[in-house]
Amino acid sequence: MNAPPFPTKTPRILIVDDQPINIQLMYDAIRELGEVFFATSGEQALAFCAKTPPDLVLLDVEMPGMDGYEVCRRLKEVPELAQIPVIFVTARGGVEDEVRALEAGGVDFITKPVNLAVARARVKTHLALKAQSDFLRNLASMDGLTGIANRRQFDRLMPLEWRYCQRHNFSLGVLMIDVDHFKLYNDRLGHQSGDACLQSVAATITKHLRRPHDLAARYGGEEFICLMPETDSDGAEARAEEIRAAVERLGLPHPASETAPVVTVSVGAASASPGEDVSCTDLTLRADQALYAAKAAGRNQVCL
Ligand code: GH3
Ligand code: MG
Ligand code: MG
Ligand code: MG
Ligand code: MG
Repeated sequence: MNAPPFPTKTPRILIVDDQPINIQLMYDAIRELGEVFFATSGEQALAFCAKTPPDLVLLDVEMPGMDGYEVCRRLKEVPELAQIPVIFVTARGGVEDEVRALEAGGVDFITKPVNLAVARARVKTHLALKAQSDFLRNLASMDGLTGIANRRQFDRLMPLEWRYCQRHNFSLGVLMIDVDHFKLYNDRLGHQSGDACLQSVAATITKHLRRPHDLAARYGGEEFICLMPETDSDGAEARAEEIRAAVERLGLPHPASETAPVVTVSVGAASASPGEDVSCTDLTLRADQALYAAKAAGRNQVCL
C-alpha cells in the first residue's frame, strides 16, 4: 500500500505467544513495521492492552491458561479495545479453526510454520487499515471548525461518563456555555470573524479542562458543553466562573454587545450526585435552564 494521505504515528504491535522462539521469529519479520511488544500469556496480553492499547495484536491460539480465542473475545467486549485488529497465528490450519478465529473477532489468520514475508505483508495491510479507520473515526467525532468534540461524540460519551461516575461514586458536573450577542457579532464583523471567535472560545474552554476524563464539545452553533467527572455543583460553578472570566480576558472586541465591549459568554452549571436517579437528558436540561437564567440575569455570568 502507498503512504496514507494523512498523518500517522508509529504503530504499536503486540505479539502474544507462549513460546519465546515464536515471538522471536515473528519479531524478526515485522520489527520494521512499528514498535513491537510481547506477552507470553493471554492474561498478560489483556493487561497490556488495557493499559496501553496497541494498534494490532498477533495472537497465538494455543496457550496454557486463557487461549487466543478467549483473549480476542474479551478484547472485543471492551469498547475502547474492540477496534484493535487481531490476527490469529496458529498451527491449527483447518477450515473450522479459521472460522472459529474469525467468529471470535479476528481480522485475519496466519498458519504456522509462519511464512515471514506473508506475515509481514498481512501485518502491513492491517496496520494501514487501522490507521485509516482511526483517522475516519476521529474525523467523525470532531467538530470541523473548532477541532473539539462534536455533538455526535458528546451524545455517545455522556452516558458512558455518567455510568463511569456512578460506578466510582463521583458527581458529574455539566456546563452549558453560550456566546453572548453572537448574532450581532456576526452582523457587525462578518461570519469569518465569527468563526475565528468560536475557535478562540473553544480553545479557551479546552484550556480550562485539564483532567483526563473532562470533555468539551461543540453542542450547536455558538453553544458549547462540558462534562467534568468528579465535580460537584460547587466545583462546576467554580470551573464555569474560570471559563467565563478567561473568555472575557481574551478581550475580543465586540462592537455591538450590550453586555461588554468584548466577547463574553453566559454559563449554566449543573451537577448530579452518584446516587441520584437522573438521566443524561435531565442533567443537560438542568444546565440549559441554568444558562437561560444566566442570560435572563444580564449575560456574562454563571448560574447554577
Ligand atoms: P444570546 O446572547 O441570547 O445568546 O444572543 P445570540 O445573538 O448569541 O443568540 P442567537 O441564537 O440569536 O444567535 C446565535 C448566532 O450564532 C446566529 C448564528 O448565525 C450564529 N452562528 C451559529 N453557528 C455559527 C458558526 O458556525 N459560525 C458563525 N460565524 N456564526 C454562527
Ligand atoms: Mg502456543
Ligand atoms: Mg445560542
Ligand atoms: Mg439563542
Ligand atoms: Mg448566544
